[in-house]
Amino acid sequence: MANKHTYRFTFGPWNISTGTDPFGPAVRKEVAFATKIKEYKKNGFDGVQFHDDDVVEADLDSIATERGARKVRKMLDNEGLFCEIIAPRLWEHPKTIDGAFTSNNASDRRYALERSKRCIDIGNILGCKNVVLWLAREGTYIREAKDPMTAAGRILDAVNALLEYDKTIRILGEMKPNEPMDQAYLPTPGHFLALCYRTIDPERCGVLIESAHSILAGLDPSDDMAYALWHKKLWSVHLNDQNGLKYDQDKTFGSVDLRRAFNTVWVLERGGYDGCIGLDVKAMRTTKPANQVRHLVNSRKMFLHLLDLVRSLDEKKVEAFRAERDYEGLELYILEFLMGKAK
Ligand code: XLS
Ligand code: MG
Repeated sequence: MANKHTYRFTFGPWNISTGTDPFGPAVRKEVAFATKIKEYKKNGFDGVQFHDDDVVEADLDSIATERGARKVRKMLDNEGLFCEIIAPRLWEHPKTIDGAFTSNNASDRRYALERSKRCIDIGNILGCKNVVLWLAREGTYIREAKDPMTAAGRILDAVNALLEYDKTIRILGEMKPNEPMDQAYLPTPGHFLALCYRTIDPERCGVLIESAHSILAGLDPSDDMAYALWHKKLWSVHLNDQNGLKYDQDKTFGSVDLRRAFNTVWVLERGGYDGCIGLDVKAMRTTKPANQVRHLVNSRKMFLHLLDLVRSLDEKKVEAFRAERDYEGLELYILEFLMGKAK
């Protein structure tokens, strides 16, 4: 029986951006979250992804933090939205200059841990149990800056401390091989999956996989996702696209490589992925304000088009080509299928 799973779609407010890049200032006005939140339901999105300081400013005291989080919770409830993930932003604060959990400075490591615990508190107010750790600055500009074994141990200690702090949350590692660091620790989902099994509670540790991050590591996103699904630890995704090994482009899903995107959707479907379809996409700097959510709408549309294709694929034909070891035939079948020309 064909899979009839209904996917829920989410994105973070940072996906509606001002268009700044390292070589030029904003080209679109900053949009307040109260305005951004109106773009969700009307464009077919069900949930919101947050950094801690998308909800409330970092480093507020606990009373102000709780007040701010409850205000956002009310906004979500009023819009009929839910919070899918929450991530401590451990890469902008002065106390995370040399990394967060792996900083060479003990007081900075303490700051990172306290901020992550506060992020969990914010998540609880928003009704969110998925804590995403994008280990942005856990890495080095020069290899000799840190000891990689100590670094891995410090990441494990931090994950364990968070699992201990709140026994109801689960941790999702979002891995990326570089940027902003020259070389990141735990650069791929496979690395974090290995760490999951060394934590105090492996059942509560998994991954969020981003298309572009797998591509930047020279890997295929659908293989990374399949491996995490095989571990039953793929709990969220950031679908987007990437045109080669360069800065993280967060391009519209399917916009560079349609076959790669097709294989991504096919593996999520085959693998029984029941998480949300999260997007992490940027509008082009040339995009006018009136079109500044189109990349989100297009990415969701591309997912649904590819889902229709996946659900109409003749898998018996695929199996027959495999049984014959006729991969030339299979490749043409897939290509013609993608072009709507398969017989
Ligand atoms: C950056 C990451 C980031 C996280 C959320 O490359 O993908 O967007 O997903 O902070
Ligand atoms: Mg991302």
